[in-house]
Amino acid sequence: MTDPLIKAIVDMDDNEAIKIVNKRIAANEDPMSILDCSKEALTTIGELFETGEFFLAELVMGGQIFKEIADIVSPLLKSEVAESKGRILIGTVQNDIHDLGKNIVVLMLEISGFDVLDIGVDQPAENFIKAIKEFDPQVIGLSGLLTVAFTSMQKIVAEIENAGLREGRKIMIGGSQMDDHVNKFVGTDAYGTDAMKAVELSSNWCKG
Ligand code: B12
Repeated sequence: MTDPLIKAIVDMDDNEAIKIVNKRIAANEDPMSILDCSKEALTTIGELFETGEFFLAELVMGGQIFKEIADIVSPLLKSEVAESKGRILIGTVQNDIHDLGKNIVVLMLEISGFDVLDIGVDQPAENFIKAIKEFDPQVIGLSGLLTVAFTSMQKIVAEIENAGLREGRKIMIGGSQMDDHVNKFVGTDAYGTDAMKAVELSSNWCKG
């Protein structure tokens, strides 16, 4: 763990982490690389949690430090795009409250010119369906990091289909655990494990 920012976050030293972030911004480092670095620290924290070296308190603290950093860095990524490229509905699925990654996805989609409706965390199928009826999105994004989220995603997709609302829309799932198997299990059009994939998929789907 050679990067000092990763080390500060994993050590739960938020003052040091913020100091390093501000220094890197002042030195014109790409804001996205600061976020990527902070994300790597959370991956390490997750691994330490899995092996029993860290507890829930560290997961919470790590998440809080990431949020502080994202709040500083996000405004630097904002840009003005005149015309909307399309409407994207997104939310973290039922039984899952992880939203740091989803929030980065929302930010990157907005920066890229999409209108995004973010319905938040722990969202059941009925809330997605209500939002589809009101917002009429071309793309629906389901976010989730927990294994239990896969079942929630599958249920949401099935209920969107049952409500006759799938036709003419694309559905993507995302989170660090997504792969082809999960995509198949859930019945979605594609998956992504980072925010840029969400932008790439949405751009392709909203072209015509
Ligand atoms: C921070 C954290 C928390 C925080 C979350 C704070 C918050 N507001 O989000 C808190 C403390 C609340 C938390 C709680 C729990 N957590 Co937690 N958590 C993490 C941790 C360390 C980091 C996640 C994170 O934010 N990463 C940083 C972001 C930027 O990265 P990201 O999430 O991957 O997001 C990117 C992509 O996934 C993608 N993406 C995300 N959404 C979408 C959507 C679309 C459409 C697309 C295309 C892409 C996309 O783009 C994002 C940006 O690049 C992970 C470890 C890990 N390796 O992920 C564990 C982890 C996810 N948690 C875990 C667990 C077990 C839990 C708890 C059950 C712990 C407990 N005993 O209570 C609870 C569950 C609560 C619940 N019901 O949801 C496990 C999950 C294991 C599993 N297989 O299910 C993990 C993997 C840790 C581990 N290794 O064991 N957690």
